[in-house]
Amino acid sequence: MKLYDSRRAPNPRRVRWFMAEKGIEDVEIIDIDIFGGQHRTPDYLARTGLPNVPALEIDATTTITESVAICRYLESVYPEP
Ligand SMILES: N[C@@H](CCC(=O)N[C@@H](CS)C(=O)NCC(=O)O)C(=O)O
Repeated sequence: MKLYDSRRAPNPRRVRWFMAEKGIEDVEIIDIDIFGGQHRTPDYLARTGLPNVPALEIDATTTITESVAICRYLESVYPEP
Protein backbone atom coordinates (compact mmCIF):
# COMPACT_ATOMS: atom_id res chain seq x y z
CA MET A 1 0.00 0.00 0.00
CA LYS A 2 1.04 3.60 -0.59
CA LEU A 3 0.09 6.66 1.41
CA TYR A 4 0.10 9.91 -0.54
CA ASP A 5 1.24 12.39 2.06
CA SER A 6 2.35 16.00 2.31
CA ARG A 7 4.58 16.71 5.27
CA ARG A 8 3.19 20.15 6.15
CA ALA A 9 -0.50 19.33 5.77
CA PRO A 10 -2.66 18.45 8.81
CA ASN A 11 -4.97 15.76 7.38
CA PRO A 12 -2.24 13.38 6.21
CA ARG A 13 -0.49 14.03 9.53
CA ARG A 14 -3.49 12.47 11.27
CA VAL A 15 -2.91 9.27 9.28
CA ARG A 16 0.85 9.32 9.96
CA TRP A 17 0.23 9.66 13.69
CA PHE A 18 -2.30 6.84 13.59
CA MET A 19 0.21 4.62 11.77
CA ALA A 20 2.95 5.55 14.24
CA GLU A 21 0.75 4.77 17.25
CA LYS A 22 -0.09 1.38 15.78
CA GLY A 23 3.45 0.62 14.64
CA ILE A 24 2.46 0.30 10.98
CA GLU A 25 5.68 0.43 8.98
CA ASP A 26 4.95 -1.39 5.75
CA VAL A 27 2.94 1.35 4.05
CA GLU A 28 5.09 3.23 1.55
CA ILE A 29 4.86 6.97 2.11
CA ILE A 30 4.97 9.16 -0.97
CA ASP A 31 5.44 12.88 -0.43
CA ILE A 32 3.24 15.06 -2.62
CA ASP A 33 4.16 18.71 -3.11
CA ILE A 34 0.73 20.30 -2.73
CA PHE A 35 2.26 23.80 -2.73
CA GLY A 36 3.71 23.00 -6.15
CA GLY A 37 0.39 21.58 -7.37
CA GLN A 38 1.48 17.95 -7.65
CA HIS A 39 -1.91 16.85 -6.28
CA ARG A 40 -3.62 18.45 -9.28
CA THR A 41 -1.65 16.64 -11.98
CA PRO A 42 -3.46 14.18 -14.29
CA ASP A 43 -1.31 11.34 -12.91
CA TYR A 44 -2.25 12.07 -9.30
CA LEU A 45 -5.94 12.54 -10.14
CA ALA A 46 -5.96 9.27 -12.10
CA ARG A 47 -4.68 7.50 -8.99
CA THR A 48 -6.80 9.19 -6.33
CA GLY A 49 -9.83 10.75 -8.00
CA LEU A 50 -9.55 13.90 -5.84
CA PRO A 51 -6.98 16.71 -5.57
CA ASN A 52 -6.42 16.01 -1.87
CA VAL A 53 -4.00 14.38 0.49
CA PRO A 54 -4.06 11.99 2.18
CA ALA A 55 -4.94 9.14 -0.15
CA LEU A 56 -4.23 5.48 0.45
CA GLU A 57 -3.57 3.37 -2.65
CA ILE A 58 -4.55 -0.14 -1.63
CA ASP A 59 -3.84 -1.83 -4.95
CA ALA A 60 -3.78 -1.03 -8.66
CA THR A 61 -7.53 -0.44 -8.78
CA THR A 62 -8.48 0.86 -5.33
CA THR A 63 -7.57 4.10 -3.61
CA ILE A 64 -9.40 5.62 -0.67
CA THR A 65 -9.38 9.22 0.48
CA GLU A 66 -10.51 10.97 3.70
CA SER A 67 -8.15 10.72 6.64
CA VAL A 68 -10.70 9.16 9.01
CA ALA A 69 -11.77 6.57 6.41
CA ILE A 70 -8.10 5.71 5.83
CA CYS A 71 -7.54 5.27 9.59
CA ARG A 72 -10.62 3.05 9.84
CA TYR A 73 -9.44 0.95 6.91
CA LEU A 74 -5.97 0.59 8.45
CA GLU A 75 -7.58 -0.40 11.75
CA SER A 76 -9.43 -3.19 9.92
CA VAL A 77 -6.19 -4.44 8.35
CA TYR A 78 -4.02 -3.97 11.47
CA PRO A 79 -6.42 -4.54 14.40
CA GLU A 80 -3.60 -4.85 16.96
CA PRO A 81 -2.71 -2.93 19.04
N1 LIG B 1 -11.68 15.74 4.76
C1 LIG B 1 -10.39 15.46 4.14
C2 LIG B 1 -9.68 16.76 3.92
C3 LIG B 1 -8.44 16.58 3.02
C4 LIG B 1 -7.77 17.92 2.77
O1 LIG B 1 -8.41 18.99 2.78
N2 LIG B 1 -6.45 17.87 2.55
C5 LIG B 1 -5.73 19.07 2.27
C6 LIG B 1 -4.39 19.04 3.02
S1 LIG B 1 -4.63 19.04 4.78
C7 LIG B 1 -5.45 19.16 0.79
O2 LIG B 1 -5.26 18.16 0.14
N3 LIG B 1 -5.42 20.38 0.27
C8 LIG B 1 -5.07 20.59 -1.10
C9 LIG B 1 -5.84 21.73 -1.72
O3 LIG B 1 -6.75 22.25 -1.06
O4 LIG B 1 -5.52 22.10 -2.84
C10 LIG B 1 -9.59 14.51 5.02
O5 LIG B 1 -9.85 14.44 6.23
O6 LIG B 1 -8.72 13.80 4.51
